[in-house]
Amino acid sequence: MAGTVVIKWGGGLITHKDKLCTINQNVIDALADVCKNSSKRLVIVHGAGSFGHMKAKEFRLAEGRVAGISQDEAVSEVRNDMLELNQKVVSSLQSRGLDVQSFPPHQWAKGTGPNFSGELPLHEGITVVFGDVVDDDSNDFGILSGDDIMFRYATEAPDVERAIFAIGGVDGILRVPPSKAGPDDLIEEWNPSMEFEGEHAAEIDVTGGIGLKATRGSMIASRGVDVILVNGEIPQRVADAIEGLPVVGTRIVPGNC
Ligand code: IP8
Repeated sequence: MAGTVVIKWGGGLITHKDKLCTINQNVIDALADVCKNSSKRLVIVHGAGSFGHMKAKEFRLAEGRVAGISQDEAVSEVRNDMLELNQKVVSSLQSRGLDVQSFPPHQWAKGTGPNFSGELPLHEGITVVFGDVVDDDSNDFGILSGDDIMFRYATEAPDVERAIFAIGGVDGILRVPPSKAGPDDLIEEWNPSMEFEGEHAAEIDVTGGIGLKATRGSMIASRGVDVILVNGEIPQRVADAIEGLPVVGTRIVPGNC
């Protein structure tokens, strides 16, 4: 049986991040084509982009229950928005004849961060999960990032060959913010002792942006799984990364400690 590849479709890649609940259908369809042509067993973890972060930010959902703010409606709205985005992802894969099953995390995961609890669901065909608003024992609810879910699948699913973070707008981790970067600023191999100045849209994002991907990526690498971050807008790079071929991007390696 083919090995497993765990891949994140970044929220900023599959949605237009600055306009509430707008999808980037072309990118989703191109990524679905890549999956169709792959020989691997795939676990897809998708991010939230404009279907999650904006409303979660407005209602401070990442902080859990905050006294004086009525958040319950926002919790169910963001869950529903994420289901809507997930449906677009699943439909695009299914319309290519792929056997897909999606498992919304708020139905099986509890708690936030890499040590969230809940048994990781797996489907024989393509498994799809995503960043979500989940229940939390101490804070009532919280935001579970797809990057934390990546860490768990990449280190706990059987026969994982590699983990891939496909992101929007950049070729990998850059030495300087993307707006100032030239072709030489791509970091081809990154470890946690290296600094970089990623642009983190903290005013939009409720999770950790590229910094969280880099940190979780290096935690995955320290368990012996290859990790690469690639530009998801270039489908051939994603396809090559899945197959383990050399590709433009940033290989993430463990730190020294
Ligand atoms: O985009 C965030 O998931 P991420 C989930 O994978 C929500 O960090 C609902 C904002």
